Amino acid sequence: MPTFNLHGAYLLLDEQWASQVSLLRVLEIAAQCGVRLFQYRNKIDSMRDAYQKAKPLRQAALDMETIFIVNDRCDLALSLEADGVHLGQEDLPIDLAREILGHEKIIGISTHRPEEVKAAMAEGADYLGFGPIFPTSTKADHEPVVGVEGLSYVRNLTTLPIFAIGGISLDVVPAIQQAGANGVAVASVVYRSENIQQTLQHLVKFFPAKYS
Ligand code: TZP
Ligand code: MG
Repeated sequence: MPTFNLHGAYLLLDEQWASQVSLLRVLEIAAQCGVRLFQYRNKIDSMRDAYQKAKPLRQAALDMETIFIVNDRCDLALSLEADGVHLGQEDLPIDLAREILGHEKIIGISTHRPEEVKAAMAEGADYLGFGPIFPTSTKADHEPVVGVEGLSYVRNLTTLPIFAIGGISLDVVPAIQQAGANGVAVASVVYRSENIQQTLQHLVKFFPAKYS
């Protein structure tokens, strides 16, 4: 089991969503604001291009002593010497990802229903994404919305860190915390913000010192 502290604001880095600002700049601003977890997501480019694009981001995350996780792909995670991988329900099963990455790397998985949470626990995930909590236009084909009630329900099933995802805005974070989430995984609240720094500062404030 890796010794990482998995909680707080978790920022998804996907070029598709960041039209106004470079991902490198977003990562730097976010890390300065206290974000400690990043996920590189690239569903479009060739593996070679994704590697080239992710490399400086991985280095910046390292320089800023933050955790860098790669979405979907164990091969990309390994080649970048990332801290871990974030799997979807249709990616490699957790046990195979664990064989590939070993026990020192973080393996997270997206879950959308109680059965997936239970399976992820049994298979040895290190953390869960759970959602979508609210509707979101960021992911067109998202699973049915689970609501804060869905989050409360799965909180009672597991002690694994849970990151609530999907439609998270600043005003809902207190309710999400109240429901027992360890953190929030976000995209649009940041990328659509007119003041990214201010938004990130607010987000990080919801997860004060005892969490970092
Ligand atoms: N899965 C469900 S929502 C989402 C993913 C990858 C992206 C983040 O959503 P939002 O609403 O932009 O924070
Ligand atoms: Mg995936």
